[in-house]
Amino acid sequence: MSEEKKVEYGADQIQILEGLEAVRKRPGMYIGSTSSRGLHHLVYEIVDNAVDEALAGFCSEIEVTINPDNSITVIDNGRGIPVGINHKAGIPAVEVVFTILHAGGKFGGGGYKVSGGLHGVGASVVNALSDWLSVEIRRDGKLYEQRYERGHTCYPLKEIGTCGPDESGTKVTFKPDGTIFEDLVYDYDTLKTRLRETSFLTKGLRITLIDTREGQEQERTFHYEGGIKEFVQYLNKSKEALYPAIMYFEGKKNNVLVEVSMQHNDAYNESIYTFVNNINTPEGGTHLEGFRNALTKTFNDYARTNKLLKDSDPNLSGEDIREGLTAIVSVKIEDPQFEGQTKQKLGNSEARGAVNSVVSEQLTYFLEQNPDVARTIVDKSILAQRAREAARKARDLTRRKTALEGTSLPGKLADCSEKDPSKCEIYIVEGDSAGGSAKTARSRATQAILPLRGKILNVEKARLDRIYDNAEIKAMITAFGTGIHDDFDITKLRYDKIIIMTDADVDGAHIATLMLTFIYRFMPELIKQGHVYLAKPPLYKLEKNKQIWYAYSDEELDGILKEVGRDTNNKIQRYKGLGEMDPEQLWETTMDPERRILLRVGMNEEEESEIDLTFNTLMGDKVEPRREFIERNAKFVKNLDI
Ligand code: 28G
Repeated sequence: MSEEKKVEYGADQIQILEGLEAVRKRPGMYIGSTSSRGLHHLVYEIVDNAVDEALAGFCSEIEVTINPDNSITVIDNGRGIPVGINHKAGIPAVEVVFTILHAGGKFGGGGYKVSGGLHGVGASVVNALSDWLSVEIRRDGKLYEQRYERGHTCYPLKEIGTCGPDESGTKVTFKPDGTIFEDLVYDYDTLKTRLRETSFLTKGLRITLIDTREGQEQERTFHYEGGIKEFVQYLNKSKEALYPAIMYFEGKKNNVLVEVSMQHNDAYNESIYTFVNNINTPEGGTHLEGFRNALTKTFNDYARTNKLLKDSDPNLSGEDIREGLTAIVSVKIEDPQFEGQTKQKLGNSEARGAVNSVVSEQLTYFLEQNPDVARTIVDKSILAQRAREAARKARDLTRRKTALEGTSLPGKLADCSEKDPSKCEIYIVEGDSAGGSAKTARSRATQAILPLRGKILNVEKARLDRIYDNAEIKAMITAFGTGIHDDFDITKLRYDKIIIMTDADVDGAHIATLMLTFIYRFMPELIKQGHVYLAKPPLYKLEKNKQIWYAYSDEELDGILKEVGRDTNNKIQRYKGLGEMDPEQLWETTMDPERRILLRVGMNEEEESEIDLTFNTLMGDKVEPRREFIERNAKFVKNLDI
């Protein structure tokens, strides 16, 4: 921008520009990070503004387009951002929205400010972090346009044409700044997942995502008239529901808008997702507390009134009632307060009471109207209560046993001789025969081998008492040394690396996933702290003139063949399983720390709830989603070493 124009805009504008410079200096403070996550965050910020317009009741459609140059266009059919001069700033309202930090937050007229989250700071931040941004507004029969570069206004708002008398809306196109972001390529699936969620949370809103990049043209529209009720249906789609009804409760109390949807499935874990102003709150907070309290009290009251619990029976615990529950709790609130270390926990106390009272009232009514459903849930809760009691006894028993006998390691474990855990690793090996080869091949000092027989128990589908009784699982627990759940103690970990070694095929991937599921559910710290790895056995062996190469992927084999020449002297072996390798080959390719490939299983706190969804999808009953996952399971496995 030229000096001349700056003067034209006056002193206010200079201050404004300083404001956005702050964003460019410390982008992380405003959008969390400048990684791919931050890049995608820019889209959510702009879309959230359009969603606000939908929540205010004026917008029914949003279209998001990934352009060939990885710029993004968002279009809504709302009222169009106002173009009149804002008297305080002396510039059009739209220019205020895009050039003043924190502007455009709470809309007048009782709308909800969606951007209440950690980084919900809006359009001006996106503008500041974009190479360029242009906005088009259709309003009052006219078409307006303005452009900015790195947050600086290029020219005053222009009237560039007309539009239909009933036409209105906003169109924003921006190109993220390559000097700020580490990665400029948008991921269609990441945007798709988030926009699907946004659409579930705003019932009736139609959101379309379009990818126009060459060779990857695709589009998808999300539109859920049922809102979060359809969200629960979606989450339960790979499970067996316990009853057909999906409950839906809605109401407004103390200026808090409450929406809850829920249904039980025949699994044993609870999946409750909570949102405040459409923002995920993975750490819960007052809205979750209100929901849980209402659930526990209402079901106990119902069970007592209807004599499903005898006077002498103890109350059902909340955990018992929530076994197998999938639920969405969504509140909209004027001034959300976020607490906790990562500011992802709702603190407003009025939300507790509001959710409690809406759910108590409407759930009581629902149970009276649907005695079959009520009975099914109470029966399942009573079973859960008994299983929990049995599990507690079993656990007490095993605790006492180890206290008496000291820790006795599982018989099948071939332990290493080194006593310093930081130097030790344990290979969990599928099958006895591969286990045998691994025992022969290993470096005895630092590598322990635990062979497991066949498929291990799917902990997503078994009750605790059965899990504690399972031989393979007991063996892993005692070998690791840490204990589980409340007893978990990372300082007792006996190996620095826990390496899962299975065949390089779909079955092997499935078994690895079962083991990962167990570790994730029972000792998540091991994953969080990076102790869990997948071994990567080779897919091919190529022999030529007494020389041997191993290839870990089809591409690698191709590369090797290009180098050595494709001719009849090549002997190519496709490994179907670990069992086909002799101990020496197993050592060279998969166990030798100098030559092997390990994949570290990773998870960061923010991704946790997403992974939870993944595990549910994976471990549910229906086959299709599972296959899809296994093929893409690289998602939470990061390539590592060594
Ligand atoms: C397409 C991409 C993103 C938006 C609106 C509509 C209004 C608005 C947006 O107003 C500014 C500040 C206080 C009044 C509000 C239109 C009232 C009447 C709006 C969007 C103006 C915020 N008419 N649509 N902002 N207020 N869509 N889509 O950003 O004074 S932002």
